[in-house]
Amino acid sequence: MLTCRICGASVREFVDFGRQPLSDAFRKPDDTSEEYFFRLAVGACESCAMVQLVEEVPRDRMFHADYPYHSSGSALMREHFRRTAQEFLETELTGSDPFIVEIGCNDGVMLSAVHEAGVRHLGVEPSAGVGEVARGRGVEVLTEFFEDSTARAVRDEHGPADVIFSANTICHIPYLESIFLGVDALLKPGGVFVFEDPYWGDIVERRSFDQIYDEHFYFFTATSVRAAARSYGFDLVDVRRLGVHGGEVRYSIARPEARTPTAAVAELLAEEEARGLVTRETLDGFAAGVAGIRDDLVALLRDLKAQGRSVVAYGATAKSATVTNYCGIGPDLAAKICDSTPAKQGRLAPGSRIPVVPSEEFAEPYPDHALLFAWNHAEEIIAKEPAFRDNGGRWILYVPEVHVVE
Ligand code: JHZ
Ligand code: SAH
Ligand code: ZN
Repeated sequence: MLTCRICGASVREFVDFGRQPLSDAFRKPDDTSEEYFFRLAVGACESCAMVQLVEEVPRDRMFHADYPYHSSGSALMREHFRRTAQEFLETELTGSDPFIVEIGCNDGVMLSAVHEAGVRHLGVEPSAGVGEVARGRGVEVLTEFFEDSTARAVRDEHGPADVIFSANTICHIPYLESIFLGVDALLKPGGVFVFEDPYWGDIVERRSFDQIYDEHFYFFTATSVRAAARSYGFDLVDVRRLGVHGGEVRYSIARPEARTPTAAVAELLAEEEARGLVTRETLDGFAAGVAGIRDDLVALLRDLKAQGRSVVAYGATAKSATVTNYCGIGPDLAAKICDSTPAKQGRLAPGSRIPVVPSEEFAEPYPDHALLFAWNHAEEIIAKEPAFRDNGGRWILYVPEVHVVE
């Protein structure tokens, strides 16, 4: 029996993507080592409603010195985190000598603005390469995984925090109990723990199955986050839906005696109940929708190939590992993946072994079609590549359904 990582009750598996590689393990072409695979499948807890992977990948296989994702690679995300920092500076960090800790600060996309404001901060970031980039921007970084013991060490050295923030990281951490124990040790009595991650409600609505990969262990809802927070002595005191990364929610967690939940919490809980986000019908419907997208996408790519049309992909996203490996898309169906990240260029995408090339090679020559793996940055990327369309090129998207952008 599968059991819930949060509450120990039984988990019902509802979708299986089969053997999958590590989504951010871009390989050097001369690497002959055996590639790591695991079974990527998702279930939902029948008690606390937490949606979770059924198999866990050891954390240091995913997050290490060579971790290639750099958060500052998108103008949209730079702006999003600049605003986030600004908001904290104006609301939570106004007392005397305030202190903010970020779990998973990556290249300092958020904390660099806090540093520039001269406010005390610390990023806890286990991936040394991206952490070094953050240090280059003046950000204080501790190269460790955040957990209970790290949190206590931070408190001993720096004192308690007014804010603990985390974006696109808490859903990557299976051991949430240790995280909450750490938050309890590090957070001031009236402080707030704020995190934002992909929202299960948006994944269901957009059928964005490619949000499911090794690093994304949990798929949160307000219902499941509140249950988890309460079981660790905290409460969910605010929620805000965000448009980034295909739809996320920012959750604010605090001690029950310190803050009163906003109306937004009750509203989102009620909406989730009405939508039935983890009912059998919804989950099985999601799995069926995903299989349909796979069939349609493979049919389209095979058809284009038969017609002699050229297809390349754009955006060597972590998400794309699920798409290529689940659909069986290799270099025969998408010749290369164009990407602006130096750490991914010149490498082969995990599993599929599709070569990743610099974005400049998109034009050498422009293909007939481009499969947009970074669909969450569609606006930014399509605006950046006007000549592709002017040359008759067409973008292909696959959520919520396979379609060619006319
Ligand atoms: P993007 C990663 O997911 C992994 P990914 C992680 N698990 C997570 O949760 C999110 O980030 C936060 C490139 N690009 O943001 C850069 C261009 O080439 O969708 C990136 O490689 N040109 C931590 O990898 C990729 O696309 C551009 O103009 O799915 C985008 O990756 C832009 C804007 C991006 O995250
Ligand atoms: N906050 C950034 C980075 C997201 S990438 C953004 O939203 O764009 C996820 C980051 O979390 C990676 O840099 C990874 O190294 C880090 N990470 C993974 N597990 C962690 C843990 N237990 N504690 C702290 N950081 C962690
Ligand atoms: Zn549970």
